Amino acid sequence: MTWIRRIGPSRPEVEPAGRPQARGRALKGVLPAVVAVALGALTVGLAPTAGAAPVATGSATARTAVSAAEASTLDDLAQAKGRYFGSATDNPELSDAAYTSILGSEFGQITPGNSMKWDTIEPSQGQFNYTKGDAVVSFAKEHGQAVRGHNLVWHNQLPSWVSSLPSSQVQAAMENHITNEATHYKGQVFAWDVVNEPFNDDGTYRTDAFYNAMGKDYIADAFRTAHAADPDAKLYINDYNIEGQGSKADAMYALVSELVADGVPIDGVGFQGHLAVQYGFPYNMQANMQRFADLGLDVSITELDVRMQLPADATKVASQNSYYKQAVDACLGISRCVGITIWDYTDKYSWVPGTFNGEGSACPWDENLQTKEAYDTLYTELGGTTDPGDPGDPGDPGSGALKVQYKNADSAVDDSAIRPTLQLVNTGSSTVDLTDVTVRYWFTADSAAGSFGAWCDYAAVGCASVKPSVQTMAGAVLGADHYLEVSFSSGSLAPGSSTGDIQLRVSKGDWSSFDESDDYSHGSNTTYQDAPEIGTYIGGAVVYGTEP
Ligand code: G2I
Repeated sequence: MTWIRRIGPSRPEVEPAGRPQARGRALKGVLPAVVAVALGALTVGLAPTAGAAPVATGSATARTAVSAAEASTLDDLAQAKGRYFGSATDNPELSDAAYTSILGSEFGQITPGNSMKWDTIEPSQGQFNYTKGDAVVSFAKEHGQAVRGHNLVWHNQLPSWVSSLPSSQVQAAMENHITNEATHYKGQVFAWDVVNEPFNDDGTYRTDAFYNAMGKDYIADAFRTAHAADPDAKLYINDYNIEGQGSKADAMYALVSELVADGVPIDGVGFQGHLAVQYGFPYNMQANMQRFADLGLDVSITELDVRMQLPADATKVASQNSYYKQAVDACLGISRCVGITIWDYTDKYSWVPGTFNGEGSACPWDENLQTKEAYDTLYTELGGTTDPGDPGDPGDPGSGALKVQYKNADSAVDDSAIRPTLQLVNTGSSTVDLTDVTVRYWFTADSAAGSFGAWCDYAAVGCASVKPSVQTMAGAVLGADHYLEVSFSSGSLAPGSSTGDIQLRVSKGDWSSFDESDDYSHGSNTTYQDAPEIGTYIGGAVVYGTEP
């Protein structure tokens, strides 16, 4: 078991006044799970990992495990699964009271977005200024949060004096910077991004001042120097575009394997996770992260956000939800994944619009600090349950851009075919691309069938574009062990319009009978009714209906 230090007291016992309620649990009135914590240093049990176990000194108290049922914040939910959930923040934002009330209560970990970088800490050689970094640490202390130190060595936000040094002086300057900063924050940050973004996108090394002076050995030297200054801190290498398998991830894997083999004191790999809906979700993210964990290292998602080209529409939002969901799933699927940090929680302070022209809406909270669907997705995916009937919840009838209506064209509930007739209705204000849509009709197979057939018998949009198939559920639940899944190979649905009838049929390979009467999605109505027992998804995220 590895421990990270959470500094200072726990989060406040009551929600700060005026805090915008997170959608999806506004009606619950559940306060954050309160943990009795002594003032001062605190240890927090996190993901089961091997390796060094830095334990805070002083009146250290282990944080009581929070169950998902008690949980009311993203961090509570993550803690119930042995992880933390954090956010980046920055000094100018700390004077925004509405912002800090959420920052201080929803997250168990914070990362300074800028204030521990070289240009802030050592703008002139030998002149160290910790004021801004200290302000973030003191916010964390007040709110019982752990701090990821970001970062010690990076080609960017590097003052020009470093790049202007003669090569022969760069190593000493780097070691001096690391030693000073890691010593200053010893005991106050649980982890350091020691080296940030060492690679170009093609997997070659960035030729920055450090590489030019020392070759790639600067990396091992930086880790050894940081470890000497703060032996208890978890030392990470951190980069973007290494989330999925590819040449840059392979380059990182080769480097990290070598560092481990050489006994360099590296504890973890940070996958930044700056995703964009227009570029697709990283390929095999979980498997890719797992191979780093298999080297005996911690892994974490350190800077997650999911941007899109503006304006947002239902399809992009559905993709964004799906990406947040998949990123959480990737981390939860890896025992050595210790936590997830989003790169600020609100669009109000996101770095995206300032960097990518015309892009934005990347965060789970909007510019007005109201939660978005992405928040609901994170909340649900971390194991939280939402209130039925609370508008905006995933699975809440009518909350999405689409709904499905159902009628039963099959009076026999005990013959060899299930014959649902469906239509999709666009209830939103933007056109939905049907190729992003899937529909699930859940049923029980009732006897071992081996195989199934699924057919489109008629569709107003043409059966040529309707693709039915039968899928087996990973585990049987009440009323369902299989589902008929319908996807579309073409077509779109304008706001307010409907697909019209889609007549479907399922049979077993052995043509044995079903008993449909107990099937989760079955209904007896012969005219169309809204069907929340049938799931509708855009980009893999639920937009309508409740899964069994
Ligand atoms: O670029 C997103 C992140 C990629 N990974 C490393 C992170 O450290 C990086 O964070 C961002 C900050 O969120 C931005 O806030 O790093 C940027 C610089 O590369 C930061 O932007 C800079 C602006 O470019 C400056 O003009 C500004 O003075 O923030 C500075 C402080 O507000």
